[in-house]
Amino acid sequence: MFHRLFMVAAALVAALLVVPAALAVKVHVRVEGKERTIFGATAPLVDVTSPRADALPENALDALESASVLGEFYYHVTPTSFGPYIDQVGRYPAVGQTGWVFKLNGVSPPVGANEARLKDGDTVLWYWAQFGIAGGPKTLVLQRQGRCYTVLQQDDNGSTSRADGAELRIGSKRTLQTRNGRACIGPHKGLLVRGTLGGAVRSNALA
Ligand code: B12
Repeated sequence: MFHRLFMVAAALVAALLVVPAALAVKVHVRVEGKERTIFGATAPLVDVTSPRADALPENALDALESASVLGEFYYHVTPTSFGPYIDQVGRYPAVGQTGWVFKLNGVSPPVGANEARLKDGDTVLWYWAQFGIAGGPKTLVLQRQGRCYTVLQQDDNGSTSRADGAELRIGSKRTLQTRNGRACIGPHKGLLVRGTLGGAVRSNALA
């Protein structure tokens, strides 16, 4: 009897020791659709847990799954020779020269989402993209210094520059042209500010 109790206790301790490997990572997640934001305009921190029993490190596909649970949006994965491919998020499927791509910390990884591993504090951006001769769209990043905002643009390699010609959107009604990607605005209580530029993926939102 004592032996059996000891074995049960030992199994419980072993199980508890395994748990840390399955703990979630906390990453910023945003999903930008064709015409609107599908999830997390402010790129909130999301707990991402690997759903697999082997507790492999969490990846960019897990981040999409976690966001889809929190935001109750649809996405679809197709198995391909390269691995799992996300061929639809929200309303729009990948068709022709358009599709769904992701960036990890501003860079487009050259691997499938299931292979892009995450660590605490990472930023995952999924977005609808239209590809042309020049490649995919740049993604915008909004920064704030006091009452001034700077809109930056990033290419697939994460190379960053000022988004010349960008506009600031303050709430849903007001827009303001930036100069070399920068503009300062007065009080705008309760309204979020975003950067937009034709052909680029809208920025994160900031207060
Ligand atoms: C066109 C293309 C795309 C288009 C697909 C458009 C569409 N209508 O579906 C878009 C721009 C959306 C795309 C996205 C991505 N792509 Co791509 N893509 C290609 C490209 C140039 C041609 C594929 C093709 O059309 N083949 C012809 C058709 C007839 O064959 P197919 O098997 O049906 O092709 C489908 C799959 O390849 C799938 N697909 C496309 N890219 C990827 C990437 C991965 C990881 C998977 C699993 C499937 C997949 O979409 C194709 C069309 O439906 C290849 C390079 C190449 N020359 O193969 C890269 C390529 C396949 N892509 C690649 C990558 C890395 C990606 C992304 C992961 C980039 C990112 N950081 O987001 C994403 C996928 C994310 C996701 N949604 O899961 C890599 C894969 C590397 C690897 N070993 O895993 C390749 C090889 C380019 C490279 N050299 O880096 N891609």
